[in-house]
Amino acid sequence: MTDTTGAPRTERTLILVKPDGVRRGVSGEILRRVEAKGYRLTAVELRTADDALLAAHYAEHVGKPFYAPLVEFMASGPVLAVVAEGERVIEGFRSLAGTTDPTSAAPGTIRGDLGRDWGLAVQQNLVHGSDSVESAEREIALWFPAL
Ligand code: DAT
Ligand code: MG
Repeated sequence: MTDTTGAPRTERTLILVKPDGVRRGVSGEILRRVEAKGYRLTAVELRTADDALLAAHYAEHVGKPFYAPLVEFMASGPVLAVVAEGERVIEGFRSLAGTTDPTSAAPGTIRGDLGRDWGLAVQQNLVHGSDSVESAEREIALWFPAL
């Protein structure tokens, strides 16, 4: 897609390889898929998130039954935080990731190929991807304030 001047309209998105993905050693495979699709990695950092960062990141889910287990899971080990860039990367990465429930996520997607239900209170579904331009800018500012 192009803007009114004909220049490509690139976007940025925040991708997280969640603690289950890092623990299982599939972060390289996940980044491989992002790069193979043709997106550019602009920042990559392995870090363990604290409660304040996770509360801000998941503010939209406060009050839902899975909120507490979600934050506990996300703080349970390091995550690989990534900013990726490209035309329609927000939509494109959500498509690569597959739907939220890894059991029913389509084969060919990250969650469909690499994930499944482990019988736990929260879906351990390997990745997060921003769901809109507004979320992406908000989340990138939280995880990579220097960008
Ligand atoms: P997504 O990660 O596909 O954008 P989301 O933003 O609705 O999904 O939810 C954030 C995370 O919370 C999701 O990746 C896993 C967990 N989650 C969502 N819905 C859930 C549910 N019904 N039961 C358990 N965990 C859930
Ligand atoms: Mg979401």
